[in-house]
Amino acid sequence: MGIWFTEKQTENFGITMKINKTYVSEQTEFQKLDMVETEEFGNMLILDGMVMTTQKDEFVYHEMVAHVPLFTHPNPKNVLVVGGGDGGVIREVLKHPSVEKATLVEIDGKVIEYSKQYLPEIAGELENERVEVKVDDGFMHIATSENVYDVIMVDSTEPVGPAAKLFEKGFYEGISKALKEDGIFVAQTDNPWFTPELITNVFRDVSEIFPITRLYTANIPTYPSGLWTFTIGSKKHDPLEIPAERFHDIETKYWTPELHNAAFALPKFVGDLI
Ligand code: AG3
Repeated sequence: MGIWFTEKQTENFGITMKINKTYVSEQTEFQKLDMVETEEFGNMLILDGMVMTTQKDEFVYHEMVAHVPLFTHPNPKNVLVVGGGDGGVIREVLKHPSVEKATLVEIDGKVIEYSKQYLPEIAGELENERVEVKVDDGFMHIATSENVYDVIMVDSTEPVGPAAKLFEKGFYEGISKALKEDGIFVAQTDNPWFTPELITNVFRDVSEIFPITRLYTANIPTYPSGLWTFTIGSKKHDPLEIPAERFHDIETKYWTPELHNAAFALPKFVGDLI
């Protein structure tokens, strides 16, 4: 008994969690936002009915979005996070001492506000002096930036609602322009069980723009199918050819130098998508 939340991940399949408390349930300017306490995964942010992050498993996604491209670049100084208003990617970015400035462009200020309140260990570093937070449209920010960033991370929601245009080829062209000549970007690209075409399409679009395109995975239990993918587009540096000495010590719970390389070893049916 009690209250249970279900994300219907497809028409016929979902994930269900017991909810102890609902802190917030409101329609923002952009989306439906729920912040709840779950019994199994701690506090959880839900946008438009989809699980975005939980206190228990957030580290996997945030570490893998941040550290893979940041270690691939020899000297990342200026970093942009598109979306990611919960602050988890920013927290990981700041673990790299070479990063002088990290800009977060999140379209929905409410995500930032409630994350600070209910997910403090995820959002806490948004106050860091190396971070600039802009409540703005990431698509427009990219369209108006040229040759400025070393690394760009796209921490979006799913390709429905406000994030739909963040999965289009024109957006990746903009990213390429916004990056410096040896820049790298990464985007979360959903899962191979329920959205295989998305992985195929994004990989094709990115590889038409970037000379080096790679797909890697991580295990995230609260996301659809648990097997999550990330697509990297890079102008010069290959994430599979990192000199061992580039991996400096950082505190992590998922990422390791060995896992960095292993994450690119794809199950056959996933590799067949690209
Ligand atoms: N952004 C990607 C979440 C996608 C989850 N999809 C779903 N539940 N259907 C996560 C934001 C974390 N900073």
